[in-house]
Amino acid sequence: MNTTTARAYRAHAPETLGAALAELPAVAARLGGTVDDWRVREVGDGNINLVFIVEGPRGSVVAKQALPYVRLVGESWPLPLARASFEHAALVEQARHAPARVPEVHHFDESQALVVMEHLTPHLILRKGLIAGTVYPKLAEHVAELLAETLFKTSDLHLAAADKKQKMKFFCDNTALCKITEDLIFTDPYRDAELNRHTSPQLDALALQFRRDTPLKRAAQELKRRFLGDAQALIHGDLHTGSLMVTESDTRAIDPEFAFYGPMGFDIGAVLGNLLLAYYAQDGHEERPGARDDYREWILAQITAIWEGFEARFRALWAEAGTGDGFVAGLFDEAADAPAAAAAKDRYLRALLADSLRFGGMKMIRRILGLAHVEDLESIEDPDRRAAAERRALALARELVLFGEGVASIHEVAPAARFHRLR
Ligand code: SR1
Ligand code: MG
Repeated sequence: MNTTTARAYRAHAPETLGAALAELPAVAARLGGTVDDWRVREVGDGNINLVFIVEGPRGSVVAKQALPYVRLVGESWPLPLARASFEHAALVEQARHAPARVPEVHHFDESQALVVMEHLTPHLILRKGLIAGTVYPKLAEHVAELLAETLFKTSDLHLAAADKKQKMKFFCDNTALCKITEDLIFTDPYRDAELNRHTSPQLDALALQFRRDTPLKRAAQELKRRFLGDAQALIHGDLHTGSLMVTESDTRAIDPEFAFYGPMGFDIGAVLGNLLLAYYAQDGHEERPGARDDYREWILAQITAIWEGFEARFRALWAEAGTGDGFVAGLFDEAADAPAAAAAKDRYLRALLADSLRFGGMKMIRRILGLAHVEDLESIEDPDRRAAAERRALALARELVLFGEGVASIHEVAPAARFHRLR
C-alpha cells in the first residue's frame, strides 16, 4: 500500500477523481486500461462522507473521501478532515487481527482525506439485507470473529500497558467524532435538542416522557462517562448494520472513522441494538401479518449467536494470548486458584454483556428520538405503523439501559424482545 501526503485538499466529483487515481500506479494497475476507460460513480448514502465506486476494465476500487462538514446537515456543521486518518489507522489495526473481516486498503492520501480500498462486491449493506428479509448464514460467526479478535487484541488483556498506551495516543485526537457520539447518543435524545426528530405527532408524548425520565437520563450519563473514560480496547465506534457489508458467505466491517480506545460493549451493543431495531421494523415490511415470523426469529437467533460466538472466541483468546498487563495469569496458582481465576473471567464477561446490552439500548433510542435515524424504520411509509414499531423498540431499549446489569444470560434478550413486540 502506498501513502501520499501534501497538496491542497479538494473535494472530488466523479469528473475529477479518475485523474487523481491515474497518478497512483498501483491503483491504476488494479483498474486496468486508462482513465478514459474508467466509470466513476458517487454512491455515498451515509451521513458524513463522499464514497465513489471506480470500475475499470480489469477491476474496481472504492474511494472514500471525507468532506470538511457533515454531509447530512451541510456546511453549517464543520468536521475535521483528519477523521480519514483515524479511519485509515483503524482499518490497518483491524486488518492485523481480523484480516478477513475488513476491506483491504490500497492507498491513503492524508492531504485529500482519501482512502482507496477494496470494492466489496457483490456485497450489500447488512441493513438493506435485513429490510429485504435476507438470511446470511455466516453473519453471526463472522461478526463474533471480528468483535473478539479486534477487541481482545487491542485490550489490556493482550497488550503490555506501554504498547497499548502508545497505540491509544494517536486515537486520543479523534475528539470531533467522539463528540458527535457524546452528543447524539448520550445527551440529545434526553433534551429538547434542535436537531432531534421523531415520528410526529405519534411519538410526541413518548419523546417528552423520555426527556423527563430521570432514571434513564442518569443511566445515559453514567454510560456516557464510560464512553468518555473507559479505554478498554480500540473500538470501531459506529458498528451499526450500515457499517457491515455482507454476502451469503462473507461479512466485512467498513467505516471505522469513529474509532478510538473506548468501552468494548459500545461496539457489541451497536450490532445487537441495530439488529433489535431491524427486528421491530419487520412489522412494517412484511406483506401480511406474520409473513416475517421466521425472519424475526432468525434475527433474534443472530443476537444470541453473535454474543455466544464472541464469548467463546474471546475466552479462547484469553487462554491462548492473555499476555497483557490487565490480567496477570501467573498470579494465580494453576491448581488452587483455578476456580478464582475462572470466576474473574466469568465476572469480566458478565459485565461486558451488561455493557453491551446497555449501550445497545442507547443506540436504539438515539435512532428513534435523535438526529440520525435508520432506514429500517424510516422506510416504513405509514407513520402509524412506523410509530408502533418505534414504540416497541423504545420500550425494550429503555429496559436494556436500565436493567441490563441484571441480565445473567444472552438468552434473556430474545424473550424480552418478543414480549415488547406482542404486549
Ligand atoms: C452527524 S453524524 C450522525 C451519525 O452518522 C454516523 O453514522 C454516526 O452514527 C453518527 O452518529
Ligand atoms: Mg459510517
